[in-house]
Amino acid sequence: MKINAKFLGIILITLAIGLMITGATACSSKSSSTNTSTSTSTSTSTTSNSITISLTAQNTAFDKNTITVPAGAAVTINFDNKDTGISHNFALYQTGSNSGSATGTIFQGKLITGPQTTVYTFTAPATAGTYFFRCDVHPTMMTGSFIVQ
Ligand SMILES: [Cu+2]
Repeated sequence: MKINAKFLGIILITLAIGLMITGATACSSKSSSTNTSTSTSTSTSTTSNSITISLTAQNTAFDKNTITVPAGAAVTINFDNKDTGISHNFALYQTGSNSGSATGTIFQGKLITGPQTTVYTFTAPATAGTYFFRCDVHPTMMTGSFIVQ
């Protein structure tokens, strides 16, 4: 009886210590994940410059052959495809030409079949320069200069 009581006591102490360790671990992991989400939202809110552009595709042509944006801007393109039964998109590349070549994809908007509108959002390159945009379906007919300044 005396040994059993002592043995039970050791078991209870061991359990208590085990619970404390588990509780401490749970607490510390909880607080570290809270810290992570806080720092993420702080860095996101530092984005300041943004620009909204309207771009229309009609008769297998864009209504603009030059689009100019500030470097690193949050770009919103309100895209209007007016061509019934024809798919178009807006895609941005490092370089390209109306011979059909394009390299260095920066943003590739999803295709939409007209008549339909969509909104594309992406971040403009941080480096100033002249980039290349086109419709991927019509790479020799629908192209333009995307100027970052
Ligand atoms: Cu097109």
